[in-house]
Amino acid sequence: MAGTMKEDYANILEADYDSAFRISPITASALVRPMGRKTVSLDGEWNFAPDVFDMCFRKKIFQEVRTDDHGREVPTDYDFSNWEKIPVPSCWNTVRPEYTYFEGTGIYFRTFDDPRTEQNGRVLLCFEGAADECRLFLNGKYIGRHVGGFTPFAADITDEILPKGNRLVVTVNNERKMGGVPDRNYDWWNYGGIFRSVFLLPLPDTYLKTMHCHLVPDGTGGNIHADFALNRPDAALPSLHFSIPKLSVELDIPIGTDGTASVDFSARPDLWSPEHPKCYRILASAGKDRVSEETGFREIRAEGDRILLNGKEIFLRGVCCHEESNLNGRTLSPTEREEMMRTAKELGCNVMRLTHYPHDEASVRLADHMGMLLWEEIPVYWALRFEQKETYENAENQLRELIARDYNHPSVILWGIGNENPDTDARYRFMSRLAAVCRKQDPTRLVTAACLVDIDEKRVKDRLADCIDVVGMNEYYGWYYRDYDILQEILDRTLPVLQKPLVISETGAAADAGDFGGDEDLFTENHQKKVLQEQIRIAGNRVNGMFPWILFDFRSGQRLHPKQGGYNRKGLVAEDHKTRKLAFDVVRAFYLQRAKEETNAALQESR
Ligand code: GCB
Repeated sequence: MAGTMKEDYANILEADYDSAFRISPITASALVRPMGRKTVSLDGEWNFAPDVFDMCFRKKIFQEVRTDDHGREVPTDYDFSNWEKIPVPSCWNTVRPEYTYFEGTGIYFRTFDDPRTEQNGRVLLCFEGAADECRLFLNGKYIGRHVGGFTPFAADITDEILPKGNRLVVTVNNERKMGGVPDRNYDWWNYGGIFRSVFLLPLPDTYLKTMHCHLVPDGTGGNIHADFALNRPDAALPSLHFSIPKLSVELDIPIGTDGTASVDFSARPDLWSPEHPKCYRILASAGKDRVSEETGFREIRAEGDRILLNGKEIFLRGVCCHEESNLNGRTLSPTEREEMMRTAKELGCNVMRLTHYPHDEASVRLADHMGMLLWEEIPVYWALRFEQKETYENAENQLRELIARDYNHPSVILWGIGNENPDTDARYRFMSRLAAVCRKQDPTRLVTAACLVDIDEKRVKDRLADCIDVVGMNEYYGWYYRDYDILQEILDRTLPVLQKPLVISETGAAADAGDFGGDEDLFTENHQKKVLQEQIRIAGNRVNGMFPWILFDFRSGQRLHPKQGGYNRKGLVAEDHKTRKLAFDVVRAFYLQRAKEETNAALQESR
């Protein structure tokens, strides 16, 4: 029993106090998405306390032992239901000024009832995102641990749930760790906590674990593939029903003895594109389970040095964007999310690079409907412990969770597996395995990464370029290197040998909004404008796309210059998400011109 002398000494002397809570990993293999089923939201006010000494693990306070062996009340150092309340979802950094810089463990607590009306079936406890390392405890028992701050996870709690008054304790830790993904060093704010939604998902005993549907990338635009997996083989379920009402598709598909099913059929969907973001509802039912999702049908392909969308060459008119608002940190409100995408549209973009970690699925849904292509990525950023097994497993798991979440979203065309990582042997092995995972999990999209430029040889020199479909190049000529001409040389030396699409995955310069001066005065809007003008002049018509860094100014603990004031100021728009800098119009004019050229070319072709 906790509370005895023996336990108290153990908690003081125990150096390895958390090893019992490193087991039972919650990974992509357990992930189940709601897919239109009824869920019970656990969003709202939760009790919260920072736990800088990890008392939850050291003293096992999740057990809530309040009496000794004789039934007498013992003192405790906590009282969950009387702790302060904070909103879930939210980043704790934005809840109170004292938590702005908090990096450590926070304990969350709430109660809930079993959502099932009949006492059979299963219940999953689902998180859309908790940064970074999360442990779940239900009714005094440890359930499991999830690592990775930006992807969804689900724990089957059927065996622990009580009909009423379940006591849920969740610890979330956002310390920057050596060996983590990302590691300790990165240029964005370390928001922590349960910053995306939490819900319960009641399911029948046999349910559809996955449903994938996509256009077969064979250039015809007329063949569709769908596949499904049950959570377990079930002889009582010989088939499932699948439909796409708007295409008049109704199919009974046999389920194999291993619980999987697949089908290929012909259909003529209107193809999805940024100009024509047509979505279709797909539905499936198997026994008592019914699911539905929205998808769209489009083909993305790299052929030689070109990127083809639905068979036509496309220039990626992009922009990078972090998921952040001044008010809400990473927990954007629906209005802020829409504003982000609308601003990118107004910039003339047809694609966004959602850096440097998976953003909320709500952004992906918006992109599907607003017609915005997406590059999504995992935080394999700068130097990781590429040689460590645990680091690799963490990265691969984040990738699998992201692909599982977004498989049916037509807007996503690129999986980004890394950003500016040093070209070592360990990193090459690590990243080529990730590329292979992408291809195996999802043969319908392209793999990319922001690669390295060799500044001495003046070319993109990165072995990773061999294993990806679209090569990204982050370069800051005009800013970190003041000389623009190097960019010209890099392109001259890279393009003839690469034989693959090359995009500028980042470029830009910092400007303090409202600060004006000469073209060469650092931190002025005029200098930023000049840098982007030069980038467009030199590279605009030689590469397959550009992703200026970045749409909005964003918070970063690395930016200590008074002009920065804790913000990376390379935004084309200030951190209020409203004030546009001079460079915004430069990029906009270029993108509108490119778009016009593409429309004219398409018109000519159709004549
Ligand atoms: C980069 C990084 C990005 C930084 C940016 C900068 O290359 O990929 O995360 O924020 O440069 O502003 O220096």
